[in-house]
Amino acid sequence: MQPPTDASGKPLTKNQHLLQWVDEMARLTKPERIVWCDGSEEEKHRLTEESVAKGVLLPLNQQKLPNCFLHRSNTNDVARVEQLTFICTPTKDEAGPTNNWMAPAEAYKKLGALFDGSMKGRTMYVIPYVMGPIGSKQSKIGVELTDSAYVVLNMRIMTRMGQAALKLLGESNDFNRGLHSTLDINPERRFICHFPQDNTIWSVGSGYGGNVLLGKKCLALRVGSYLGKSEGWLAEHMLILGVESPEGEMTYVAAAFPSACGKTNFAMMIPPKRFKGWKIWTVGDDIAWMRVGADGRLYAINPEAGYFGVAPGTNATTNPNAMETVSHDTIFTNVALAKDGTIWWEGMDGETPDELTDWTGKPWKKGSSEKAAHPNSRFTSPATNNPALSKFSEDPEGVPISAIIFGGRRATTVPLVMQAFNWMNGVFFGATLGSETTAAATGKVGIVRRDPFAMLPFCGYNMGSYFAHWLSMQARMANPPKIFLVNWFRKGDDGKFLWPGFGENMRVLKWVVDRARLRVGGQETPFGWVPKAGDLDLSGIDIPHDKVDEATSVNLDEWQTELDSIGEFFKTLGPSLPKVLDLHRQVSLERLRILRESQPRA
Ligand code: GTP
Ligand code: SPV
Ligand code: MN
Repeated sequence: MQPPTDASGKPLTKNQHLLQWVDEMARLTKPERIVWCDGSEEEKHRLTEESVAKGVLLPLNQQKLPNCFLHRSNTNDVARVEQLTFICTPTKDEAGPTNNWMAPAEAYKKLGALFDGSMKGRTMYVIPYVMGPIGSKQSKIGVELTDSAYVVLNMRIMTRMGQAALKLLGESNDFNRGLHSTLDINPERRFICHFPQDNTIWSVGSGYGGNVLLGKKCLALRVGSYLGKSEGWLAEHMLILGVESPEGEMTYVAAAFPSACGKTNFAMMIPPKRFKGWKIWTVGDDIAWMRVGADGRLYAINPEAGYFGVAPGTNATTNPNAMETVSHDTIFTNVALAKDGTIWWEGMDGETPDELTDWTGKPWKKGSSEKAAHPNSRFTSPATNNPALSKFSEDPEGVPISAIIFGGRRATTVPLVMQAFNWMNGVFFGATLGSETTAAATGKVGIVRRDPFAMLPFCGYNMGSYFAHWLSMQARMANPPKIFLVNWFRKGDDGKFLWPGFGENMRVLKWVVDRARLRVGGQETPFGWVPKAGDLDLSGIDIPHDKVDEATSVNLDEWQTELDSIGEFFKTLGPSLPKVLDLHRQVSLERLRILRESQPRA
């Protein structure tokens, strides 16, 4: 094909691999025209105007929300669809028991038939993009072909997109090939297929978030985890934050919580008054790529450049930095629209407006049993909007991680915080992570399921081999991070959260940092270290201490049930489960039995 040119007629790229592939995909999808995205401001304005004209974007009140727009997705297309997401490795065993699998030839054929002519009368946008800071050895290049201008505008915020990516790619053939077409947004014709061996992603039939912003879950996690295994690094569903003490000491922490379980909130946290002089800096809110550095420490970069964050529950108390972040240059998806052209969602500050337009575009009245904003409604904002953005967020070397935290939504059993005895025990925490399901994926909400490493929907290969990869990382690190388990979501008999969460999570983070730096006490339980009375700083907290005691307690009956349930989960993983993890479970059970039998009877 003719090399595309910029405004002055200079070729944008002469990369034959890229040109040939775009040509091949265009012959398949048959678009009316092809537009190469350069990432310029002019391009952003043009695409925004076109999207507004087509009703794909609704301009919001430009005085109150400058450069902000609202997008309403199809009501059948509001979240990731795990049952339609496939890992297409040569053998089923490589995808493993936790993934849907399709043979590559079958997937190319099936989706190829759907892509055939799918862009007729439409524009094919070519989006070259970089995941990771430009100039970092850890960064990866992708090119997404899409017929959705909404995808282009989102990718522009979420990645380093356009000419910079083409320049970095040069003549190389080492780039992820992503093909996306919205088709007719029909769940019957919706598939998200990953071909890790081919560094290729094909997505059809959706226009929503993680299904279609191919740099995010598809490349940075599913294909990324596969690359991480073969190249000796980790691609994780983790936020990255820096904790700065009043003395200026900086400690970096990475944390994996399942979808809609608090990563964005934790990464942007503002410490409570008691923690005067402490600061939290955001490096990333969803994805971490981690490699061992020359000094034997684990270094993390955030492959993304923006946030695709959950809107409901975000307000000036829970997450003031997010409210500031979304106040300009933001695309909102599926939130409610207020009379004055501003936005609203459940859990926003102030009085609930009497009347709104709901996320589907219908009139909504206060007191309605329907939600005004979709529970998985989201904002797409550039990271540079975040007042707490770390000045090291673009550091090509990444930041050195001292602690890794795993956490989920658990109404019972899991205490507020617990430290693993060692690396293997930490991998056990990750491997057995449980959480109640949320609106981030379609399906029933609130059911406890195992979501190992918060990667159940995102691991691009066999889960047992992924655990083995995590175990093997220890040998590469002279200075491995300490590993912790947290739970902000434990409930009392009244069904209410025991722990206030959000900014107050700083108290837990402080213990984590001090444990990682070997300077605070703890109490041994059969399952890990927990804070002893007095170890958690509770000064100035406005909830009764007995609630905190309940939140931090380890109940042996609950743990018996937990370890049994973990045993059931391990059975589903089959022979690829590393033996040491089930042995550790058995040791924990045995320690539990000894403790119970030696407890003085009441
Ligand atoms: P993904 O983007 O889906 O990966 O989610 P995430 O892990 O970044 O979740 P996020 O921070 O957006 O939080 C999801 C929901 O959990 C929001 O409605 C928050 O208000 C709520 N939440 C976050 N942190 C806490 C907490 O400490 N306590 C309680 N009770 N709720 C929280
Ligand atoms: C998640 O579901 O974990 C997300 C949102 O971060 S999405 O990009 O839609 O997957
Ligand atoms: Mn996520």
